[in-house]
Amino acid sequence: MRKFVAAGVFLSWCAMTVSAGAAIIHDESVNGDISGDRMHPTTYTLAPGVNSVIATTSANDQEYITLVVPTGYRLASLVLASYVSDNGIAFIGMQAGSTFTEDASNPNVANLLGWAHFGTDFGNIGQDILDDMGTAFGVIGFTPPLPAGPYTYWIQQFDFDLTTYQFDFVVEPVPQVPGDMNHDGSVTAADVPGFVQVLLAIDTSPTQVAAADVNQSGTVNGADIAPFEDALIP
Ligand SMILES: [Ca+2]
Ligand SMILES: [Ca+2]
Ligand SMILES: [Ca+2]
Repeated sequence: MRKFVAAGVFLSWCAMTVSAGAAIIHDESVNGDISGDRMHPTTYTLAPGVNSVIATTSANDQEYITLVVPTGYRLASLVLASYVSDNGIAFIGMQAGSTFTEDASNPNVANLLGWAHFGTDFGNIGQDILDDMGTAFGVIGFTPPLPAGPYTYWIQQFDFDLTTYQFDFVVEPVPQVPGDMNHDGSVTAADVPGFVQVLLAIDTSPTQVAAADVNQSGTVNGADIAPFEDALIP
């Protein structure tokens, strides 16, 4: 029986490592404690697919981690994959940027982009909590998905009970909008220089040529200018 379980674990491990897009980016039992210094968080750039963070927190063990959503991608969801603790409630807060400005002893919620409670008491194990964070009480707020850029998370169990959790950060490509040269999901003035670069054949990378081919003709030429201007959000 044990052999079968081991084989199953091994196979699922193979499946996870073979399929690009599922990786544990930080496991405290392997990579050490996540930074407790909000001005110098542990930092990673997220990869397309599932990025897992596994850590243990308790009172006096704040976790500050900066996760960068790369250009051309967006954070689609944040799933609480597991939660083990004698205390059923832990906290996650988040700000845009690469530091966390709020002190744990006296945080101003109005400066947070979002926050959520998570754990067995909230019944959100296995669930996406990103949308809950964006509508939490008192926050700046947001609607998922989150666009490219750095985001810093403060994760903590306020009680002394050791709390081990796994969060899965799920990153997906921003769908290509014709004319969206900087891949942020919309066509604005910021896309004009990139469009001109392709039009003048200075930029010939296939991704950018595809983005600039606004009339979907297969090539980029003068015929794309009028539809690009139509697509521009003033
Ligand atoms: Ca920790
Ligand atoms: Ca754009
Ligand atoms: Ca074209």
